[in-house]
Amino acid sequence: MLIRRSDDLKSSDITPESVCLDRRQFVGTAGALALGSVLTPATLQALSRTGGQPGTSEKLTREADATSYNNFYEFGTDKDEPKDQAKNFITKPWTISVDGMVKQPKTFAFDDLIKGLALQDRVYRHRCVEAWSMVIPWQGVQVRDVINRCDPLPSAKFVEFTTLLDPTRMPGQRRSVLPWPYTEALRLDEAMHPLALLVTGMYGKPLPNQNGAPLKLVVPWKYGFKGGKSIVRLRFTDTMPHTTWNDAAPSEYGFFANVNPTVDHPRWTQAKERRIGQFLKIPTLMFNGYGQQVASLYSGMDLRKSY
Ligand SMILES: Nc1nc2c(c(=O)[nH]1)N[C@H]1C(S)=C(S)[C@@H](COP(=O)(O)O)O[C@H]1N2
Ligand SMILES: [Mo]
Repeated sequence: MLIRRSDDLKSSDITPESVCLDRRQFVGTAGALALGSVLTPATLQALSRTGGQPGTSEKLTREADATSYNNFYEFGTDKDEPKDQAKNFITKPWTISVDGMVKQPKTFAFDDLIKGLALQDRVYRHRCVEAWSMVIPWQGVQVRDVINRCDPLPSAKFVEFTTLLDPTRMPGQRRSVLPWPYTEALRLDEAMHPLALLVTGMYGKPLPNQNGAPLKLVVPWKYGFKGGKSIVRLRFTDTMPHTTWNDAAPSEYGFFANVNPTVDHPRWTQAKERRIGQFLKIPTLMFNGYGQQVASLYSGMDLRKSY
């Protein structure tokens, strides 16, 4: 076992120690691979296997699919456009500003924001609201570690993530297909959950531009649109922030956006999904299969109303 599948992790399991151990094990093999050889699908599949645990038969999505079938409207609205339109997007230098309800507003250089934080290797299911899905090996840091570095005030209840606004570098922003910049937000307790990541890489490589380089939010129990890409700002607040898709079409995209097979999108069912690379549709799982870890965040809420 090299990468523990996140769906085998209970939140109580995720101690800094076990995380470091996973990392060392990963570096042992994948680190050697990074020194000149290529990560083959078979190797990546082996990296994702934990042996005998439920759910581990799910195959990783081919890297070529995960990096060429993208939603990133800043670089085109067709799935195959971002990989071409983002090809020359420059992400160095990159800064992330932190403001709102924090002890002290700050601007971090990208490296400083994540420096010293435990790097995580996690294989997550990724479920788009459009009823397709993938299984992706991510590398990144826990959102909670970044939040702790930001020193939010105790009164902060939400954190908002903003994508870069720069129509000279993001051609899609020259058209008003969405209100720019793209923003997303989480309740602070959701953001502090150990499954929530800010990713910097996938498939053992730096995050490709089309997947949201250099920093993308990944919240595996929610629909993919919650995972804002190319993030430049974290803002802490005590009122629920507006979010891009919720503003664009509130009846189709809720603030919570928890994967829920019992709440249909107004134009299609969410009970099933097409796993990219597979022929037959498969059932969608409540909380995308992460209910054991995250359901308690929503106890007492009507998830049909708070979709
Ligand atoms: N800035 C920005 N972030 C975004 C999007 C976008 O268009 N712009 N699309 C979202 C949607 S709908 C999905 S499914 C995921 C896709 O991420 P992927 O290309 O890595 O699969 O990114 C999300 N984050
Ligand atoms: Mo999506």
